[in-house]
Amino acid sequence: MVFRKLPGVSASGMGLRLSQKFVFLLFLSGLVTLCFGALFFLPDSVRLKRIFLSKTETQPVTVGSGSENDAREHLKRPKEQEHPRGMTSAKGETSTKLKTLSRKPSVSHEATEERLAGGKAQEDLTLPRSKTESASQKATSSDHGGNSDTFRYSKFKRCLLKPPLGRDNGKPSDPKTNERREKVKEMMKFAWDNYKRFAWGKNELRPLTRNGHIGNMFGGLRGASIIDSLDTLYIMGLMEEYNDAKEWVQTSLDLNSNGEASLFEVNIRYVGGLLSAYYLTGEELFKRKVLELGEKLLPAFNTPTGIPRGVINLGSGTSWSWGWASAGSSILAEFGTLHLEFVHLTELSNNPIYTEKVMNIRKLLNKIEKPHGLYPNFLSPVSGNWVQHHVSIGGLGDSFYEYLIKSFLMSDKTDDDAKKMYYGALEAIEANLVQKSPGGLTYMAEWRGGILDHKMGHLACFSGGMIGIGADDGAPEKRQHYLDLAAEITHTCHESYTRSATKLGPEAFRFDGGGEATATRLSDRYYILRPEVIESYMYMWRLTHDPKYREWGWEAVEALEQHCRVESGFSGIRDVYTMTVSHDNMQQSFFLSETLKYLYLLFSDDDLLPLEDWVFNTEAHPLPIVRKSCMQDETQDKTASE
Ligand code: DMJ
Repeated sequence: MVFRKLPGVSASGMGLRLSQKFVFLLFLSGLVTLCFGALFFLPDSVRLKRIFLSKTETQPVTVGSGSENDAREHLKRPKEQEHPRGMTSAKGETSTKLKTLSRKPSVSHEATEERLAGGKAQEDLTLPRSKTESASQKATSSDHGGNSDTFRYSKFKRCLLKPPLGRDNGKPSDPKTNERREKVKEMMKFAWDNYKRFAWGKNELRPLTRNGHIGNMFGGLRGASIIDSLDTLYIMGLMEEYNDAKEWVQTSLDLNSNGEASLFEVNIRYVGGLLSAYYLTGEELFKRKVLELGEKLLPAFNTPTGIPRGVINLGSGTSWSWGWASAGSSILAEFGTLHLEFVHLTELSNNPIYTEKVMNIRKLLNKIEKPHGLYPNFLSPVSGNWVQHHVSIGGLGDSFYEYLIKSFLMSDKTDDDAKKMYYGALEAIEANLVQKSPGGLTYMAEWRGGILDHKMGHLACFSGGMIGIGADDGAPEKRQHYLDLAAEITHTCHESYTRSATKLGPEAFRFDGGGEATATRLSDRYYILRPEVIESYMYMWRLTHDPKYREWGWEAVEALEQHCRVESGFSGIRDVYTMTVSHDNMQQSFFLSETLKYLYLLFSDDDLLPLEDWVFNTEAHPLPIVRKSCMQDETQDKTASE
């Protein structure tokens, strides 16, 4: 290429005089500043803006990933929680809200379930509940998000093998166990009552400052604790509380938010919570809401590969990757934890699009080459290639594996791809990550491009339960092996609890530097009311009926009561190794949806949400097994419509 020489100015600029250079540079820098500044005035949807401004620049969003992002924010900003104005306004708002809320007649699920338990009466299950729907509710109801009329609730109920709440709501015959179950119910009521009193409609309760927390994970959606609690309240028979929660969904759950949300968090908590509430109660309200919300999530999949990005603006539909995720990548635990909910969105809407979206993710993951058969945590939604070789069964990876085996189970064991991928992944995990400590503890290390990090996160402790529920469907000769592995991992996680002063487990524990199953770093010593260890106790109890799991669960109840219960709710703690605890002032919504639900199930009979009919999503919201052949059965259809 030829450059025409301007008089006195060489193409390279080398011939400029000093003053000319200065003026030129001044002009240039002014131009750059102007262009960059203009970016801020562009709407969010303009691609150029997203390229130049990372998420953190466009809006302060909690840093985190699929499974690590849920709870750190408040730990980082202890000052904010002491804001006295926030406290007053939250209180004021609560009391007005409470006054204006008119209570609907409570419905006791005992009565309903009694009818269900008898063979015949499943048909009219929804009757007493639909009577609770007011005329105004009916008048305002509209069908968003697909042709949902085709889903027949009564037919779905007929396809279940057992009544969802068991014969006596899962009440155990042994008085001591029942007493423990009642205690857990009391904890739920206490947590709920305080949330209702001080943080109603906000996402979470700050129990020390007695106000609400909104955070920035849900894109302007509110009431995360309410949505997360619906099914727990219902199965515990806390019907007055359940009815309040339902009323709030009816009158105040506003899905027309324009905020920027974590696709993963909205999916597991809101979509999962509303789906479960619908399947358990048959209330059309929940179906309408979840289909409306489901539609808003679809634009997140508009990427070159169909792998969704982590953050979505619920109003405009624009999405982008977390600012901290390397090279604009998507997170395995986020895009790999949509399958269960999206399959049910298709079931309810009769719109295949949801299943197509998640099957596309599945296909890509199945096809792509995997280092040593392992799935790294970061993938580019543009090229469809792995971005880094960090593998973890804890944060960033965890629920992807969980959703593989649960997809298989939820498909009534017909989803063979999910099955193959799960057992393939487990084999690779066993070959590369599972370790035995000198003291004989089995643990899952993390893998960084072939180098092992001998650390296990609290989040990874869900894997005891996962390996347990998958034990039956692998190679028959491996059944016992998987049950043993599940028991060993659960034992290790229990050790991480028993080796602390408070008998609660740290966020992460290590197996190097002299210690075993203990946190060595100060920053890993916190406990934020997480459920994963208790979740594994619950599954292992159901699978083995070894009484030790109930004992371990009870130890956790006692520790929660002693160290996390405060005057106005439950709070996480900053250091599990010291008895003079410092509270983090946050009652996580997953404490209500997961920790307390798993404890309640642990002390209940197995016929409360039987595993033959239900799988729990990663936020512990029960979703029914999809029995395609039963649902399509003409005879059943005829009977149901009669
Ligand atoms: C929950 O929101 C879910 O269990 C998620 O998969 C992991 N993190 C929290 C609980 O710790």
